[in-house]
Amino acid sequence: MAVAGSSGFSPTQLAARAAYLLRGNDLGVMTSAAPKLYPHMWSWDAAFVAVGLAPLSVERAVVELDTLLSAQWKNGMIPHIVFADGAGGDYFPGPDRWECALLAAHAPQHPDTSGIMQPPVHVIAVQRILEHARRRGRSTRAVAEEFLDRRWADLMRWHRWLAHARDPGGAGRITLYHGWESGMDNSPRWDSAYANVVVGPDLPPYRRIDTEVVRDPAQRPSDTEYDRYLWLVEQMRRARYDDAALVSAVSFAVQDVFVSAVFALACDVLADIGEEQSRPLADVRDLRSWADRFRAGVIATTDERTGAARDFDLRAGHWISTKTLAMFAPLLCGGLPRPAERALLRTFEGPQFCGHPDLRFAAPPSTSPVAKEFRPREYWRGPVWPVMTWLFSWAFARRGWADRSALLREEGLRQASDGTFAEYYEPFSGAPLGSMQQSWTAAAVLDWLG
Ligand code: 9WN
Repeated sequence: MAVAGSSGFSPTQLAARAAYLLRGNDLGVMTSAAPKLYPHMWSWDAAFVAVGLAPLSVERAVVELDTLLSAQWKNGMIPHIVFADGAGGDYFPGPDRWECALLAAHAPQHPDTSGIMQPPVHVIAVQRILEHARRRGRSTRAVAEEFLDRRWADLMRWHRWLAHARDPGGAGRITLYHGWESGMDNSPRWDSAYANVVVGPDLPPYRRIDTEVVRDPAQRPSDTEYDRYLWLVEQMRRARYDDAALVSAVSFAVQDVFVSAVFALACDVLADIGEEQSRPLADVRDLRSWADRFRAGVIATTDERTGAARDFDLRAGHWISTKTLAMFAPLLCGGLPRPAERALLRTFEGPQFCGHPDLRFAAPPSTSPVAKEFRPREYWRGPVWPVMTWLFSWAFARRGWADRSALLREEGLRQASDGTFAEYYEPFSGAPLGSMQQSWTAAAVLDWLG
C-alpha cells in the first residue's frame, strides 16, 4: 500500500491496515498482544483490543472478552496473561514458571494463566461494545445484551475482588505486588520500591526472550530489573498466590494511584451500564460506593496546589512523587477542587508534558522530558504509548472536555499515521519503538476512526 505523502497513511488506509493487523494477530478466540514479543492474551490489552474490534464486529469483540473472562480465577481476579494453547512464538515467564494451575487454589486448570492482575479497564470495552451494538441491527444488539447477562456477575466479582482483596485496609487505593500489575513495568514510579527488593540466591535460573525479539536492549527493562521481576514471581509462587498471604509475603507492595483512578472510573462506568440495563440495585449501589471510596483515595494523595497525585510505597512507608502519567490520575476519575484541577491540566498540556517544545506530537510521554529519570527510548521511562493517549482522550471526553479529547485524538492519529502500530514512540523524533504491529495501538486507531 502506498504511503500518502509525508504525512503518512490517509485515515481510510490507516483504518484498513489496523483492521488487517488485528485480523493477523487473531489466534481464533483471542488476539495476541503483539505477534512476536507478546504471543498471548494480556488482560488490559484484551480490553483495548475489544474497543478496537467493536466497530469492526461487535460479535468478535464479545468473543475477546468472553475468552478473557473464561480465565477468571475463582476469587474474582482476572489474570494479567491468558496463555494461548499451542500458539506460535514464545514468552517468558510462561506457564511453567508461573505454575498457577498447580499452586494456586483459585486458578483455573485450563487455560494457563499468570498469577497477577492488570489495570481494570475492561468495562470501558463493555460500554463501547454496547454503544456500537445500539447502532446495529437487532441480532447484534442481542449478542451484546446476552454477553452482559452472561458476564454481569463475573464483572461484579472482578470489581468486588479489587475493592476487597486489593484494598484490605479500605484506603481507597489498589495495592500492587508487582510492577507488571501497573501495566507500566519499569516506570520510575517503582524505582525506589524495586531498590528494596533483594533477590534471593535461590532465584531459579532463567533466560530472557524479550531481548531476543527487541534487539536493542536499551528499549527494554534491564537484567537487574528482570531479576527483581522474577524474584517477586518466586515469592508469590511460594505464597501459592494466596490473597491474604501476599499482604506480607512479597517484598514489593505499592498503592498505585493510576490503577486506583482507573478503578474508580470503571466502577462508575459499570454502575452506569447497570442502571441502563436494569441490573440489581444492590450491585449498582456497591459500584457507586467503590467509585466514591477510590476517588477519595486518589484525591487524598494529591498536592493541594498542583493537583498532582502520588503512589504510596507500603513496604517503605513513604509517598512516591514522580513526573509520570501517574500524577494525572485525578484527571481520569475527577474529584479535585477546581483550582487544583486547572493547575493539573496546565501541567498536562504545558512544557513538562504534551506542550514540551521538542515533542514531535502533542501526546503525553510516559515520563516527563524534564524529569531526571527521563529516557526517550526506554520503555515506560519516556516514550509515548499511543494506547495511553487513547485512554486520556476517552476519559477527557467522558469528563466533558470535548476539545481536549479531540486534540489528543488528532495528535494520536498523526503519530499513528506512520502505519507501524508501534508499541511506543520516541517523543522527539517520533521513531517507532518496541514491538511493531502491537494490537492495542491498532485498536486505538480503529476506535478513533470508527
Ligand atoms: C509484562 C503486553 C504487555 C502490556 C504491558 C507492557 C508489557 C509485559 C512485558 O507488555 O508488559 O506484562 O513483557 O514487558 O508493559 O503494559 O500489557 O502488551
